[in-house]
Amino acid sequence: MTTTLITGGTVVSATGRGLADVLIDGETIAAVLQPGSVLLGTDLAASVDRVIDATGRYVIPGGIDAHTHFELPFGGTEASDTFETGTRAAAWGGTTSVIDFAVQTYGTRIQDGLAKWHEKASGNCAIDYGFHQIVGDVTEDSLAALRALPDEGVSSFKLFMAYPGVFYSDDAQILKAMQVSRDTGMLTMMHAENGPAIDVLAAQLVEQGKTDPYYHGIARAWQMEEEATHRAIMLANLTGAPLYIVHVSAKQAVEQVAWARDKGQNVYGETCPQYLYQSLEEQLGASSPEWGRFEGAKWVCSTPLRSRAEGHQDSMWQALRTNDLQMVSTDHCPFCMKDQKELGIGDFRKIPNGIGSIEHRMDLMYQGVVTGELTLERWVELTSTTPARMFGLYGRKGVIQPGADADIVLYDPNGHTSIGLNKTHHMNMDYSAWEGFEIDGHVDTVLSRGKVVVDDNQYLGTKGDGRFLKRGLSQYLA
Ligand code: DUC
Ligand code: ZN
Ligand code: ZN
Repeated sequence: MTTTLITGGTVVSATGRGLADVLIDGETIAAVLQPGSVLLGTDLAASVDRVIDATGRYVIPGGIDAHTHFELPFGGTEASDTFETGTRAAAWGGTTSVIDFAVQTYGTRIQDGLAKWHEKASGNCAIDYGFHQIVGDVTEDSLAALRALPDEGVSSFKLFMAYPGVFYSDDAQILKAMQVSRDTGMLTMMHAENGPAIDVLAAQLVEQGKTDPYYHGIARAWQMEEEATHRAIMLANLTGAPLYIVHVSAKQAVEQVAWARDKGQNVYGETCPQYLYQSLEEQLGASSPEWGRFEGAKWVCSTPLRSRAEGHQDSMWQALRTNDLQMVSTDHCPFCMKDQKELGIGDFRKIPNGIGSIEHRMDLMYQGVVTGELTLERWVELTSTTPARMFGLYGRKGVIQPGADADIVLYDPNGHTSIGLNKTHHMNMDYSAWEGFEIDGHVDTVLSRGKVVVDDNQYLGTKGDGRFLKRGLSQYLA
């Protein structure tokens, strides 16, 4: 087995930072040592197979993106990243584990949905991967199937209060699924938007001729997110289910999560880079000769971008600092403009919802360190350590300590990353929602279970190296 010493870098954890060397034996971390350690009278650097010089760089646990949708069937098409292209792009950006959503659609069985996701992923991933389960049809059969999932390493499931006729669950169905969550300890993940009311508003806008992408955000008003978040919290309170709100974008929804947490309820939430950096106003302004007023389709996602004038973005950054929100995931759900987003020309309701960001999450959140929104430690906590704890991977992932998988990123604070320029990203998309973003840092080297998969702007990974992660129950619950 190859032994590796990462030497001279500043190891950053969720709780501190310091100069240290990291010894890797094969796929796992063997020791975290004082710099220049001597072992049995021998200079350690001279006795290992490989030395990686990390001088001047941060040595952090690999990123964990706990919310991705590779190959998701949606809006009459399919998310454009496969497990192969999506995990490769993740590695490029310093993410070494993903948790994707296996899908049960209406009228199908959970077991079949999960088996299909194993088939899609197996042998195709560059980095390790796990699954949550989308429950798109809450029936007695699917509830029974849900109870068996923790034994298969799937310890969380997602329900939708949005998308009537597609993934939507009504309150009775949510209540029943939450009872399973309470009984098994599985985490209920909630897409909290009032779908039936949104659909009425959207239809009224289209009838008035308001069909541009911008109106997607008008139809999906913040009141619909606040209301659904509150309803989910109360149903969780009633049943005793642990609850995790996905893709929080409205400041009023954050207030709901904070309110529940202050009362001691097991309620958590994530936001995504698009809700920190992008806004409804910018979506309105988006236009180009090439796409005309349809340019804004690039940023059609749900929950939607929110108004900067209303202060939602500032509120998200603050919530990340105060731990009112615990994590940043991407909700990576990419669609190309050509033949995909274009389906919604003339009717924003037909634009497939989603933004691709998996490659940029670590960089975009690091920029929050540069601008003073976050500390270095909080950056690591939000992007790696808490995702590991929240979703039952901690110890193995999310931390640099003996026994953990050697998923490690060397991040250069003196480097620079220009995002999306000339379509240089590795996601399978014909545009970037992040074009023009400049990052004062750079992902230099990425190790996935001890193997260098990215180094010096070169990809060295292999499809099929990623293994399925059997997850335990959440390690974050109060
Ligand atoms: N939101 C998106 O933007 N895309 C897919 C599903 C979702 O909830
Ligand atoms: Zn969602
Ligand atoms: Zn999602």
